Amino acid sequence: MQRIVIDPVTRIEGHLKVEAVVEAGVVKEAWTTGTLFRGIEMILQGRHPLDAPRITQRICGVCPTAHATASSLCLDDAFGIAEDIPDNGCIGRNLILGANFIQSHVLHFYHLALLDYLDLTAVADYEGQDPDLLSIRQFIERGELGPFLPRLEGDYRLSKEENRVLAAHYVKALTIRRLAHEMSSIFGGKMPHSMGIVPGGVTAGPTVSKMTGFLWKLNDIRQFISGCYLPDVMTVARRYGEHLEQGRGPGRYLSYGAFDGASLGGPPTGRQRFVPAGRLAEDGSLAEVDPGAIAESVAHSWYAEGTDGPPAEETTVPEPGKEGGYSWIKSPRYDGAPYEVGPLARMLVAYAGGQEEARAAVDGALSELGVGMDRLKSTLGRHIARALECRLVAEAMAEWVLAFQPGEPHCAEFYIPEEAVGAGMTGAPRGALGHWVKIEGGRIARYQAVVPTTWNAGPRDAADEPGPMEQAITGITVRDAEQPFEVLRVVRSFDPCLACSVHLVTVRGRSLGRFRVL
Ligand code: NFE
Ligand code: MG
Repeated sequence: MQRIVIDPVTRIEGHLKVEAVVEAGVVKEAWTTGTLFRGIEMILQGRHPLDAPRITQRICGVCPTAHATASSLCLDDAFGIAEDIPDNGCIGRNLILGANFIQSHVLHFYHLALLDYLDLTAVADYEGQDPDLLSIRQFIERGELGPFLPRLEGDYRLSKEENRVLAAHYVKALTIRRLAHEMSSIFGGKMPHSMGIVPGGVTAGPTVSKMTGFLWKLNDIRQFISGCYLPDVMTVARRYGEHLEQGRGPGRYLSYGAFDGASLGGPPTGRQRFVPAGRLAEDGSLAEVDPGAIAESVAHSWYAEGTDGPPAEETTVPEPGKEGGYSWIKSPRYDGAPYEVGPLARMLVAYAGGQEEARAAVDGALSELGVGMDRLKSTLGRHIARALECRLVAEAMAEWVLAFQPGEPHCAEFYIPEEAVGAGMTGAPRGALGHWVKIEGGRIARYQAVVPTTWNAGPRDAADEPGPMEQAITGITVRDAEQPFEVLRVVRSFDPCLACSVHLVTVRGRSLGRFRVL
């Protein structure tokens, strides 16, 4: 028996420790630990409700627009204006969030995950004129290997030419991400931490010059997604085929949907979304999502017993060193069961629901690889689903931006109630994101977030059932425990963001102070 401990896992956002017990080359058990306590939302307690979309974005610099979206939907609900958001408001939110989806998905494949598969040493003796490859060669010559090390050794399978093509795209992807950030800032004011998404809609309406500027950048990005991102993912999938066969997880998938319906030509309601909501049970049956079935467990988290429950009711009381605890992440459950969230979950839900674009995209990719649908539920399946979703969203955005109507309203009027509760749910790049608020005396009395990586990387629950990422690691083969490529490939396929997962919301009746808890 060997015990693999990876702490910290690099090339992800935030602080994650992974442990795995390996017997005869197979992982028998795994534990994922969020090692950092943050406490950001404690600041929300007692604050003005309109502070929530601004402060909750500070949970994360990668997916702030998703937090702004969930928070604004949550306040729309609390203010009673969820059905009043003007079309321009929905479209503006969708474009700011969509640009961030693209930025995040490109970031994940090229800059966070690809170096598990790509051998950059293939560029060391490059003698051509491609400026992107020359820039990498110059990094290597200067000995500035910071972005590329540490790395494991012994399982890089791309040909020299493939390595060079993907390495050039690694550099190009930086420009694409900058373009995506610029797109978010056209309608959101700035990035990260947009000012544009607010309760009622967005802060600024469209102009023709903003729309054309947005579309111009989007078209460059669309070319990159179709010409580089998708083919590169397929290259990796062809060379590392066994990762299409393992890393499956709990086999249950949850999507809240994303991108409200105004841009689709329908009424602006959260129930009609471009990316559909739904959940898939283990037997593959598709069902609706009932937010009332969501609850968090703290059985193995460093929070006091009795503080668990549905997000609208639970409390958050840190208890470092609690017996049986091994993570600062809580364990969200749906009807008591762990569910995987993320682009794979969303593509599977859309596919099961018969969405034409999703079916065509998935069928096309799988037939290109010559494999069946079950292979998508795997380590590399997560990458394929993410790339396909990226293309679908980018293509749709080109239509959404043209549906803007300059001069028409972009924000609903509202007043802030003295007493109210609200919930807001959206898809974030990494999966299902929900915010819950309770307002008392016109101020925030309670605020809770249940975040994508909380779903995926949470620890065991009260029934000792492991979380989705723990289940995905369990059962995989590990060729060399000293070079545990396979474990890291599974972990990174979820695109974990630990900064998000341990956001930590307090809902107690008194303030714990801003930075005092530990
Ligand atoms: Ni910090 Fe996030 C996304 C959210 S993941 S990246 O996507 O919400 O937990
Ligand atoms: Mg929470």
